[in-house]
Amino acid sequence: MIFDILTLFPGMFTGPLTESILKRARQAGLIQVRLHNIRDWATDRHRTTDDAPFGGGPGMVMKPEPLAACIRAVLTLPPEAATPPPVILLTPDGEVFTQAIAQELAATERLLLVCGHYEGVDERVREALITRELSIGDYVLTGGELAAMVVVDAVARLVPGVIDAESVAEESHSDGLLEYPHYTRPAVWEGRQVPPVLVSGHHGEVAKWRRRERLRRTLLRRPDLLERAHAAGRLTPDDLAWLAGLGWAP
Ligand code: 6GU
Repeated sequence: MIFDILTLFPGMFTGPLTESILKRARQAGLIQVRLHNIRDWATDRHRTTDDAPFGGGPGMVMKPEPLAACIRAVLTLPPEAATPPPVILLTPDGEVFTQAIAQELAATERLLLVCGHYEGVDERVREALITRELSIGDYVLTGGELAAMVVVDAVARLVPGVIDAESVAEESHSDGLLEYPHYTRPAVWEGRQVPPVLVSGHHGEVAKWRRRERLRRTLLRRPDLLERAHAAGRLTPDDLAWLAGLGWAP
């Protein structure tokens, strides 16, 4: 899978791409990340990429010409595909990025990620060239770079081979519930015991305990996710009986 990242600050990506799982995925050729400096497409002497907003007001706006030229140039890069890749703008007023969107994006061959900056991007570029807009949550960042890294990370780990398939299947959010608590050795740490069922060797009992702990945790921390799981028919009669015992009624 290819990620084309369009940014004014390509240096911001060095750390995340050169450590840990993303580093290994790139070395293995499972993902390719290509950084494109929007400033390289500015044509004036000062290579200007921003300007004051029409109508006045604070802050600066990303100029349309360099950004559009950069997007168009990147769209012409190989590999050629039957359908053009999504052109995604990272912006605080976008659709909130979720695991479901990560899964959707992981099914594409190639993504363009456009990092917004200053007060925003000239609206006409959005209309003309952007196909989707994503935000990573309800708070404001200094630019789209960290958000683009979040998207690359969440999508890359869903690319087959990047991480263990079992981990992807089991993790929080993939089926709409939070994860069960995890423990490793020692069995007693600072007087705290590991739940005995986990060292019992009864695989069926372990699975049942983990399911119940996922439900308990989701109820306590994210009741909104529990409502959604129920509406989607992902809760079994056993689940509902256990939740009823915890005081939850759909
Ligand atoms: Cl995508 N960009 C910025 N600047 N702030 C954000 C964001 C994106 N997502 C959440 N906050």
